[in-house]
Amino acid sequence: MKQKDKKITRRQKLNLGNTKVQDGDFYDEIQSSASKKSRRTQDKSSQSLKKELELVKGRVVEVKSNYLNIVRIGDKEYPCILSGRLKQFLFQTRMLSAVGDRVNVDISAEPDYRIEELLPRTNTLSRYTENNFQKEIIVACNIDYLVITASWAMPNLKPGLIDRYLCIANINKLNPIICINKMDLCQDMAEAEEVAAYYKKLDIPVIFSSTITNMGIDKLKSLIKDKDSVFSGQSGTGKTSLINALEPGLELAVSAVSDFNEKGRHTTSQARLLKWSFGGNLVDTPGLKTVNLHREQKSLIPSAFPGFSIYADKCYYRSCTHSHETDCAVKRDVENGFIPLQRYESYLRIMESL
Ligand SMILES: Nc1nc2c(ncn2[C@@H]2O[C@H](COP(=O)(O)OP(=O)(O)OP(=O)(O)O)[C@@H](O)[C@H]2O)c(=O)[nH]1
Ligand SMILES: [Mg+2]
Ligand SMILES: [Zn+2]
Repeated sequence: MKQKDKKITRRQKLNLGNTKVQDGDFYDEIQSSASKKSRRTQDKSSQSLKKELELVKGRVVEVKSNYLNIVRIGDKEYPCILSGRLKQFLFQTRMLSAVGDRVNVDISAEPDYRIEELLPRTNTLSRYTENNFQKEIIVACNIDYLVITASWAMPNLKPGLIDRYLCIANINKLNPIICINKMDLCQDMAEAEEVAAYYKKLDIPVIFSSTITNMGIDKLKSLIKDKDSVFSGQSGTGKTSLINALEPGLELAVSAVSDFNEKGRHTTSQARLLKWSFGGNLVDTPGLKTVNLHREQKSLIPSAFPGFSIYADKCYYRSCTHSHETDCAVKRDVENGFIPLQRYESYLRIMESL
């Protein structure tokens, strides 16, 4: 490395700030979980622990492979490898790093930065492969908002699909925002308000937007400002258009990744964490339009369906599925008009589909 370059990297290092070295307990934990491993690997891992680590906090912005991640440290992004010791630990728990992970990176051997620790996640957003195995793919983690993007027309609004996304948000512990886009195509605002009423009553934010008239864009921006969001929804509803309306500069980044995909050079759909200039992040998921439910999550739907959590101890049966049971509080509230019939039918459709 040239003298001049060295100086720059040293200065960068100084700028990184919030350096935090783990207390001994963390490493003890890894040591004990490694007890089943061969003597040789144990010796190796304890040797590597003896070295002086210089740990800084970072955030995984892209997972290139199980070994190589791109990590944002301060304002810059660096390729980082996962520490071998950490990898052994992670394979045991079958947990690998994901976009959005908060990590501690050892920068002592620069430029060979190494992820030494993955911090606990507040939530994960997963999708499942469409085949019978329904293998889990973590799209992102530590995300604040799932922006459920629908359109009033072209394609027509499908409240049943919104319900499905709301279940996904509940199960994954993400805050939902419903964005009903293409409102320039809506002739009757009262009709739109009627659809939104059920969700608004549940304190779920509903934003009516148009990327043509700019309706709702500022409101959406103020909600997701300084937070981390994932936009999800049916193809053609205007996710990319909304992202561009929120931040025109981001357009390049989004389309560049998509183009790359279309040429077929990049076969897996790779999520990326992009920074909004107004604060917070966007998880861009090129070629990955939607998240879905897992069959095994069926038992969670009776309480995860929007508005249904309050019925958990109102129904006669503890694990009431609100379908064939006799003494069911949900069915009673459908009958007395407290729950719209359309929402209840939508609930039954989701249950049937799983
Ligand atoms: N009338 C109207 N058209 C819109 C609006 N927003 C987007 N569109 C159009 O809808 C089409 C789809 O928009 P995209 O932003 O590509 O939709 P998307 O959700 O990103 O679609 P996928 O990437 O396929 O998932 C484009 O032709 C947009 O010009 C809107 O507010 N009003
Ligand atoms: Mg798009
Ligand atoms: Zn019930």
